[in-house]
Amino acid sequence: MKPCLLIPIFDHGEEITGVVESLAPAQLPCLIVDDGSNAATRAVLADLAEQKPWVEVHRRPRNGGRGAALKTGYREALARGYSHALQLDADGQHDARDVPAFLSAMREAPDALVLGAPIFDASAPKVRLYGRQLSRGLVWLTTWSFDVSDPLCGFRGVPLAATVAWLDAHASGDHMEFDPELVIGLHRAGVPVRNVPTHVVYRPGGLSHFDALRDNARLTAVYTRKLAGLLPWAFSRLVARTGGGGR
Ligand SMILES: Nc1nc2c(ncn2[C@@H]2O[C@H](COP(=O)(O)OP(=O)(O)OP(=O)(O)O)[C@@H](O)[C@H]2O)c(=O)[nH]1
Ligand SMILES: [Mg+2]
Repeated sequence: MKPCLLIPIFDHGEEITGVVESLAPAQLPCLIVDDGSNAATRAVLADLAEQKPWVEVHRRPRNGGRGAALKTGYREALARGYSHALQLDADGQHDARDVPAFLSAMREAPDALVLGAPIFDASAPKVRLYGRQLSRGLVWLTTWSFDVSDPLCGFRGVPLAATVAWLDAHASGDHMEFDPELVIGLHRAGVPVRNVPTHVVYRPGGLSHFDALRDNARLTAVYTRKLAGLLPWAFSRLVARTGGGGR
């Protein structure tokens, strides 16, 4: 396994330095995908890349959305020869002390998608927790399993070859809906899933790009599409399991 760290960022210039510094003990190269951030964030990123030889910033000229940035990141990481991306958010919500736990899960199951199973404290807004619970239930339904503990957590270990192969073969969303879409897609493609418990915090005054209206609508559209596709998928699995009548 040859992993790198991957951070998609949009305008989280105030938080990113702390996040990058907390990752130093991992001693891994870190690819940051700047998705058309503002000038202040760009300046912080330029400083980081200059001061830390293990940090590289890949800039997208215009903001394309979290999913678009992650897709760029997976392709860029694979092109640089990495086998896995250990991705986390730029806003300081994820706990870098759990990096070793993710890496050991990734090493134990190099084929697997390793998902953060978030443990929230009192800082988490109730409305986000309810939305999350709904997402979990819908993903259990669409994958017809309890394999996925949480489809939305941005702290995850991604097997790059399988992921880029899936991206090449399937259309997917460019915004927040991409995270569960990839999870469902890889699960259906037979990629095993592992879940690693990790503490996630909501910092007071933290900047969130989650747009309750637009992102929830996009998530609903993904789940509706995937649920509609469940029957043919379940049928094809059944046929595959029973040998499909072929020789
Ligand atoms: N590249 C890119 N990254 C984004 C975009 N929107 C959000 N991000 C990044 O994705 C991560 C999560 O974004 P947040 O805005 O915190 O969204 P969230 O974590 O789903 O929402 P909260 O639960 O409210 O924090 C951060 O690293 C952001 O910088 C975007 O349009 N482009
Ligand atoms: Mg966040």
